Amino acid sequence: SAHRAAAAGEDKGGEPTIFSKIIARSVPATILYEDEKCLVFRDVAPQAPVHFLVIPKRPIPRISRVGPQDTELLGHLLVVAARTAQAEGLADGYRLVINDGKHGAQSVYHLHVHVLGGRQLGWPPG
Ligand code: DGP
Repeated sequence: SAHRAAAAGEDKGGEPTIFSKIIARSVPATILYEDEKCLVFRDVAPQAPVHFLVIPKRPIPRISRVGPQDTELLGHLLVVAARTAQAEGLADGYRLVINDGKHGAQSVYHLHVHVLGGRQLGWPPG
């Protein structure tokens, strides 16, 4: 069921996620940047002093599902991530993360780039 899939953080096969509602402004978020292709907003459960997400407006479910037609969009997400990190004052560095699927601990199946910074991060991640 959809409930079981959501609880397990499984790919629900293109079903709209909470991020579609954030794009539509039917769920509130602290939005840092927006253009015709993407939206940037703060993570509701920050794992660092600065933690925001960069998402495409087109709901690609996960990074393992992208194709050559997505090349320009994916590049745009990274450029926006770097520009927003600079605007957020992350001059000492930061980390980009894309979680994919079960082993990647993905919980929302709308592609998103995490940007984390504002403290010394450890390596490797858990
Ligand atoms: P991931 O595990 O990579 O799928 O991360 C999903 C992230 O999305 C997680 O860090 C928490 C964040 N998140 C989930 N629901 C919401 C929400 O409703 N609003 C905001 N701002 N962030 C959310």
